[in-house]
Amino acid sequence: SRSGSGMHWKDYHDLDTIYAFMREVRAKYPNIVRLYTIGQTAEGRDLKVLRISENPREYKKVWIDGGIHAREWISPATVTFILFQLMHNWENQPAHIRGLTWYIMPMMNPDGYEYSRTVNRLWRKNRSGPRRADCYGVDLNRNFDIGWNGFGSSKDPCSDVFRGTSAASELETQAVADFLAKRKYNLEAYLTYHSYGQLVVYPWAYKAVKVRDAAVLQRVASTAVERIAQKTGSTYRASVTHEVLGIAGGGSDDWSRDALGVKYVYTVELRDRGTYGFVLPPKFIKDTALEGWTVAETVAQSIG
Ligand code: ING
Ligand code: ZN
Repeated sequence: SRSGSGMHWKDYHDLDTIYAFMREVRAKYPNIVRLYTIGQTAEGRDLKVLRISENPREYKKVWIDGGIHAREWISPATVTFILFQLMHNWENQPAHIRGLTWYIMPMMNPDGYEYSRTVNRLWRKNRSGPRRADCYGVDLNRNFDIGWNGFGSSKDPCSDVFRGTSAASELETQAVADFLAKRKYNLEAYLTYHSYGQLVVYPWAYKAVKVRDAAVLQRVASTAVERIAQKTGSTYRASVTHEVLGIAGGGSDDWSRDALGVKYVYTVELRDRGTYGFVLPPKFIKDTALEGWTVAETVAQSIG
């Protein structure tokens, strides 16, 4: 059944619908939900985060974000679905889910997303600038303050992986980094959703080294991948970021591990494996979102 915001997972939605859905969730559960505006974009759009918690002072924290890259529409669709999965039956959720504080940011790059919806479907970056001539935008997943000037990004403002003029030069990066730095105590997990490739990967991305507790991270990722196969039949792979995606500095996932000391850090590459790529038809949203939810569920269970 459709809600007042018009939210559903049969199609992709514009930013207004996504934000209306977030307000609707808050209105329905005012006692446990808070809605933060953590900053604004270059084009003046709000950056919004929901917190769901029965005990924000005590409970361990999980961060989930989506939409850092404009064209990866399945990412915000999945993160809003995760929000729906959490809330529509909150009272009956198991203790390992109700006993966490969830921070959920479905759209880290609203300017880029709206640009992808209306002008250029395959746009990736945000829309700041122009830094030179007609070249707009910074790759927000190359802009975080970790290995920022290293491999896998470009200093060319026209490049799709332009890292920005300095680490955390972008308003979106600053908003997320400042918000999280204030809440780093007890922050146990950082999940960021991208497409495509069907992967569950963990640090590091900026250097060809495994994190100290790679064995634990690999085990949890493998469990998530097995559950996905059972649920939807899709094949995902669990691995280390630099091994399957190459070395790239400035990623939000590496930053959360390095700057905040988060243990369970995962980048999830959702469907597909290249048939449709970024332009995943709406009929795949439901099952793909379920796969994203399965990763979040598995990580929540592992935190304990
Ligand atoms: N993938 C990620 C990207 O930003 C990644 C992979 C993750 C790179 C973490 C570096 C750090 O390129 C997509 N699909 O964007
Ligand atoms: Zn991406």
